[in-house]
Amino acid sequence: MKTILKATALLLIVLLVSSCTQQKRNLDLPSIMLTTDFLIPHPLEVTATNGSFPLDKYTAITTADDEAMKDVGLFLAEKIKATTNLDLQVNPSGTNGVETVINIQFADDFETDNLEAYRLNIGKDEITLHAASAAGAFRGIQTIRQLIPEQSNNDLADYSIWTIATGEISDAPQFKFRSAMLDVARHFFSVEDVKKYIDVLSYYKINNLHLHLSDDQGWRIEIKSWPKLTEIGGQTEVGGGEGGFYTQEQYTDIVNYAARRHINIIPEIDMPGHTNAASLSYPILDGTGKELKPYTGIEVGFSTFDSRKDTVYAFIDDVIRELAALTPGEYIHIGGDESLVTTKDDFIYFINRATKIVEKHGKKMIGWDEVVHADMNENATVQYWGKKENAQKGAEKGMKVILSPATKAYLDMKYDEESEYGLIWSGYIPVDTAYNWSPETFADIPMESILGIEAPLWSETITNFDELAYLAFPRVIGHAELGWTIQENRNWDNYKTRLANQAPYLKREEVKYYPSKLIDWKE
Ligand code: TNX
Repeated sequence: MKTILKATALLLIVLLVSSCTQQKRNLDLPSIMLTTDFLIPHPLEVTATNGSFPLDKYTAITTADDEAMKDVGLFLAEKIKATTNLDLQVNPSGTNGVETVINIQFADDFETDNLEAYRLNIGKDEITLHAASAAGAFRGIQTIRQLIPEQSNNDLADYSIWTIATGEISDAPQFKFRSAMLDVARHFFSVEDVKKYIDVLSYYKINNLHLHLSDDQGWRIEIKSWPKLTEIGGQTEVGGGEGGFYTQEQYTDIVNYAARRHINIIPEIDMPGHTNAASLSYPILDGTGKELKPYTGIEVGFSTFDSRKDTVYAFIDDVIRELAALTPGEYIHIGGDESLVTTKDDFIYFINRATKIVEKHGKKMIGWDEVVHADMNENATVQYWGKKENAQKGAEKGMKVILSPATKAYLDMKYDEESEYGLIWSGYIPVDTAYNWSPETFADIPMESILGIEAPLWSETITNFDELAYLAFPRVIGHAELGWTIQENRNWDNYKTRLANQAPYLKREEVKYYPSKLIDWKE
């Protein structure tokens, strides 16, 4: 089957290219050097051949005959349209007027089973993108987008040409899990805000977004079998604002939007602590015995479910069943952090039962690092945020580890004394500190145990997209590189220049990043 696809694709290219030769334009293209100056994450291997490919109104996009690949082609065309106003045809039926092509195809000759691997061959009249999967092709088109210059050259012809340097880029991620987390519980963020975040994350090859959907201050996802969760628990947030929640339809809209960008959504219901909003909605769940009140402050650690009550597990079973049905991805996060008023025995008992419920609904459990004290095995993943010993203990139990050390990866920490938003409990995290660490060695655990890295953005101090952008950008861009790029290709001085060059893109996307003075931002 693949051979037939390949043969058809090849025929199409031959037709396209031969039509080029018939009516070849006499373009005198400059020779330009392929560099990584605009690329984040830094790719694995780059070879320059010092020519140029003209992207202009005579360029078309062709793809393998496969729905997901066609959609990658359409996505690229949409993004090129948005920045250059060019209307590139995707898989045109005729070859009329086509002189150069961006051709997106499968290849099975990649050395590893790394599905996000891709290879770009940029020639003078064809850019070929070979990928191990549609996800790999999607990562590859981000590289193409980053290679398109901001300015067109208008002196080469009587129309605009964006010249792309020729050469080859071979690329694949170091970690298969590269994630960001958004806390929509402390302050609620609209579907539009989440989509905008997803869009920019996908430009930097992030492949997971973890949504922290419940906490003491609010419950943010409609659960049809327990409607008061959103009727009562969804109506509050930090500071006394009106809160909000996603209907299941809206949540699915987010999941699908992310899926088109090859980003998986990981839902988190934080338990047994961080559950004031749930217990306020259904007091039978409460294990504190104290009077339940809406909570709009930012303290942690005062709430807990009653871990010895069967109703609590019937509730969790319903919640996880509904959530699993909305979740195409393999993971569900059950929290487990800072359950300071749950006894150790109760905590272990609770995590064991909640983990089994996640597995019963066909998903894999992720928990914050405290969960390693329960009966964990290789099916479960620990997210290291506070205690290195917990990450190590998890790895010893065969768990996979996600690295989110609060001193490096937390996007909600202030950059410096001047920062308008953010907390400082784990210290200031300027842009260089956020970048200058090695996920490979940070927790002293074997590389085989590391699933990848995640940058969490807790929302106690932020209420809208601009404030989110202030804390997340530019630091999350560095985390995207830490997840993708091997250590020998990472270097702060070199990264600093590449980051400075992101300014026009971020401006175009209306991302009001923190203009750190450590970076010589490009105008
Ligand atoms: C710790 S990190 C928390 C969150 C807070 C965050 C603020 C973790 C698993 N728990 O509840 O929002 O600090 O930085």
